[in-house]
Amino acid sequence: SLGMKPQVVFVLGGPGAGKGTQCSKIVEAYSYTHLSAGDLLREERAREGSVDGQLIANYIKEGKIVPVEITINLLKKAMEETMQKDEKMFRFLIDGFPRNEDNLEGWKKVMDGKADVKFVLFFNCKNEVCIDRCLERGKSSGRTDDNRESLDKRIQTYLQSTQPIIELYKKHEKVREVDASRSVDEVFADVKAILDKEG
Ligand code: UP5
Ligand code: MG
Repeated sequence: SLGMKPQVVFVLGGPGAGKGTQCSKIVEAYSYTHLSAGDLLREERAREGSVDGQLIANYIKEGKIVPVEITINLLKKAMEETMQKDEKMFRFLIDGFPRNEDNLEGWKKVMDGKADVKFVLFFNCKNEVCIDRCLERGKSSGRTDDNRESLDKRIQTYLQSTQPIIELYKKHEKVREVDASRSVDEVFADVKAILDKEG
């Protein structure tokens, strides 16, 4: 069969806003596949024989955004693998991407016409709450960027590079915003309302 064109929801928000947590809950209740760009990059960093491993490690620790050629290849491959396994899995939550102009250009270059971006699910969370959550997680996460120094850089990158992307989608009325400073269940209640409405 021709299969379905991938239907994509971009999931954005600051570091620790709860993107991953909410995506896990969405996957339990709806027919979506969760692809975290950050998780894919961390996997690639750890993969034996990866030529990009060291570069990825440096970028993540510095809270900088990895060149899109690397990220888009990982995302595209993960989407293709998912749809090859089960052609009914054509709905994707792409978590933590696109984070800047370069990401958006790379997406368009590779995916225009190949996937539909339905909307952006935006987890709006105060910076202080984001930082506290990541520092708390840092006690056990083993993530190289869950420390004060990296977090300051991650927040800076978010404000400088990612917020303008969210603003761009807002102009096109493509942003569905949730107040993410509340409890996991309160946030998810709003997420459900959005997804039930969007279909
Ligand atoms: N938590 C979650 N929700 C909560 C709530 N409502 N109340 C209380 N606590 C809550 O949650 C973070 C922590 O908070 C957890 O301990 C959770 O239990 C708790 P999580 O769901 O993990 O939040 P999330 O938004 O996913 O945070 P994450 O740290 O993953 O966000 P980032 O955007 O910073 O990280 P990501 O993995 O996306 O990217 C990491 C790095 O990879 C980037 O800095 C960048 O260097 C690189 N990257 C790229 O270069 N390009 C990309 O496209 C993507 C990443
Ligand atoms: Mg995450």
